Formats: sequence, C-alpha cells, structure tokens
Amino acid sequence: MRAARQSVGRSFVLFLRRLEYHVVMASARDFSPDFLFGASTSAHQVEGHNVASDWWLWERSRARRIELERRGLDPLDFISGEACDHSRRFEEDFAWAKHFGHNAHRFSVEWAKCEPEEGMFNQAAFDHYGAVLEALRRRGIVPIVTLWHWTLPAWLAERGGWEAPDAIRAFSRFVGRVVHDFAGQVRWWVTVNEPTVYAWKAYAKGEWPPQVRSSARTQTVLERLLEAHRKAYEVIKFVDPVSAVGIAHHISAIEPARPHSFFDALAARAARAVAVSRPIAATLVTSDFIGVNYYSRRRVRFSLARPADWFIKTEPSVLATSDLGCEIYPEGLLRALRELARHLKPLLVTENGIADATDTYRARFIVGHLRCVKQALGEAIDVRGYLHWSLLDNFEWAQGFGPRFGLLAVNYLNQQRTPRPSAEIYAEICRTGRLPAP
Ligand code: IFM
Repeated sequence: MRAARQSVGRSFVLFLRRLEYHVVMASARDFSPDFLFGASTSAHQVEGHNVASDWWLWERSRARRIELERRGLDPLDFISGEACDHSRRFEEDFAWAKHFGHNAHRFSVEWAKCEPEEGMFNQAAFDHYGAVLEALRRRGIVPIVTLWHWTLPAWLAERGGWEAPDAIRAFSRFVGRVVHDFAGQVRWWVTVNEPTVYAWKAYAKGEWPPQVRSSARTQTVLERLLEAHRKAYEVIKFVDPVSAVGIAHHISAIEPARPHSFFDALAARAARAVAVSRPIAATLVTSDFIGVNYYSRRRVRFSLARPADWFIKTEPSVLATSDLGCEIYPEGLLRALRELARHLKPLLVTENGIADATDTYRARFIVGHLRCVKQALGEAIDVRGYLHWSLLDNFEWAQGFGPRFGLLAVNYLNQQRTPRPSAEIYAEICRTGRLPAP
C-alpha cells in the first residue's frame, strides 16, 4: 500500500516536472528562469596566500622542488603564492560574473585560513567570507559553498590528515562554526569535493600531499571522507534544517575500450563501482542533492600488467581533447544524469569545464554539455543548475598554473582579467535561458 502510494506520488511529480518543462519550452526558453547558471572556484586555487595549509608547505618543500627540477620544470610555476589574488579582487571577479548573467556561484571556505591553529578560529577569515557572501547577495547571485576542497590546515596534516583519529571531529567543529556564522545566508552547502579524486591522487598515486602509495590507506581515507560528509550533514541540518546539503562527486563516463570484450566490460563496471556508485550509495541518505562534477570519458581495458591499478588500464583518447588530454564527450554527462535520476534526488552540475588555453573548444564544450542538460530536463530529470569550472584561470594543483580553465583569462604577472570569447557565448545562454541554434 505504502509502495503504491509512493509510486503514484512519484508519477505525479514526474508529470508536474514534464508539465513545467513544456511550459518553459512554450515560453521560448530552454531553461527556466530559476535554473542556476554560474561558475565554480575553490579557495586554494584562486584566493592566494593559503599559508597555514598543507599544500602551501608541500609546494615549498625540498622534495617537491627536486622532483620538479628533475622533470625539467620551473618550481616557481608550481607554487600557488598569490594565485589569482581573488581574496582581494573578489568584487571585480563577481562584477564579471554578474556581467556574464550568472545567477549562482560556487566557492569554498578555506579551513586552514579559518582555523590556522587547532581550535583557534580566525575572525578575520570569517569576516572575509562574510564580505564575499555580501558581495554575491548584492548582485543577486546565489552562493553555493563548499566546506572542504582538498587543502588541510597544516596542524591537522602533521597529525596524519584524514587518517588522524580525531580528523572528523575537527572537521565537524569547523563546519559547525561556518554554518553557525552563515546560516540563513547560504542555502546550498557542498560538504566535500570529489572524495575519490583526492583519495586516489594523494594516497594511491602519491602525486599530492602526503604522497602515499597504498591501496589500504586510499580506502581508509575515502571512507573517512564519506564519513566526514555524513557528520557534516548532521551538523548543518541541526543548525539550519532548511538548507540543501550535498557532496560533489567526480563522475566520468567510464566505458569499455573494446565494446565487445567481456573483460573490458567487467573492468569498466568495477571502475564505475569503486569511483562512482559506492561513494554515492554511501552518502545518499545524507544528501539533499547530488553534486555532479563531470569532465570527460575514460575508456578502460582489463590488463594483467596493471595489478596496482586493480588490473584496469585507461586507453588513450580517440576524440578531440582538452589541453590536459581529456576527451570532450558531452554524452557522458547525459548518461550520468540519467543514471543518477533513479536516486530521486535533485541534481546539480557542480563542475564541468575544459583546460583550453586558446579557447578553441570551450564554447562548443559548454553548448554541447548544456544540450545534454536540456535533454535531461526534457526527460523530467530534476537538474537544478550548471556551474562551469571555472570563473577564472587558476592554480591547477600539482599541474600548477599551466592549465587554463577560466571563462576569464588571468595574466599572472599583473592579475589582469580578460574575458574569453566563450565566456560571452555562455553569458548569452545565462541571460536568455536559451541555447544557440545548432
Ligand atoms: O581544478 C579542479 C577542481 O579543483 C576539482 N575538479 C576538477 C578541476 C579541474 O581539474
């Protein structure tokens, strides 16, 4: 009886969504006026001077310098330093976002700045984020706030980072303080950004601090991050029950390299389970929405030569790629949205973007992915918004300042911002709610 009632309820919701979609279409728009359009950033990548963080120390470590020099690279290009000086230039950057017609903006609050010493909250940092929220409010831009985007306070990193026994308690305390200060000003919270990517890069591949290579520890850290999300959810809902809390999952389209190979299909299924399905399942009950960070496709094959990678090998790209070699594959976003729709939670594209210094592909990339979002909406899939990565060029972690993801190009010598042509094409979509004709 309960199941029957639920199913009638579900059909009714789907009916209403279809109706809404057709009303929107009849009004000559592809996206309703309340669809969230904007861009994403993260603190360490744009703000600058993240001096009390583990990344700041790692970027300056002797081992890191030696490693970069051995690869013939200039270590200075891999030090975040003042990054985009966004801490001081956020008004200017948000003025651009407003000019581009964005009605939403995702940014992260930097734990290491808010709590540079254990248990000692830095009021100046909270005042800063208060000013950031106010600058968005004045412009009618909805804030979407991430609570952890990969950098740790150095004091916690020294104690073992996410492996430290009290790491989750410390994170919950930080979350409590942030939410207490900003409840009412923020409706959308993202607890953790891409837990699988962090665990993989920092604990499996050893490419990020603390440069560990251990499958067991990768698993532990991933579990800890998922637990950190669940605890943060409780804290946020306790302080602000009406807010929407989610996690930003990294979701790639993982496909078998040889479509008819049983073993490649198995490898793809295993990779999907580890990288996507399980982390989502483990956080579903404590998520009001699912954040989707979608960039590209991975074609995988089963390989006995790769025991360290669970016998999975990623094949080279066959389509046009970004400057970082990622395939441009919008269909993968549609597939991900269809797949996630079965969880019956609102979906938010929390990141989607391309490293493209010459801006050759970005406009086509954005339009292609938004066509897929439109298609998903037409299928009554509840997508609430699309946030492009990124508003401006920024510090791309271990890859330094080379990759250019911005709608705004940044000249790091003088911090001058210049809009790329694709930014204007995206802006026209944001302003009109309409996609250009094919
Ligand atoms: O720059 C990153 C971001 O920090 C997390 N998602 C992917 C982006 C591009 O690599």
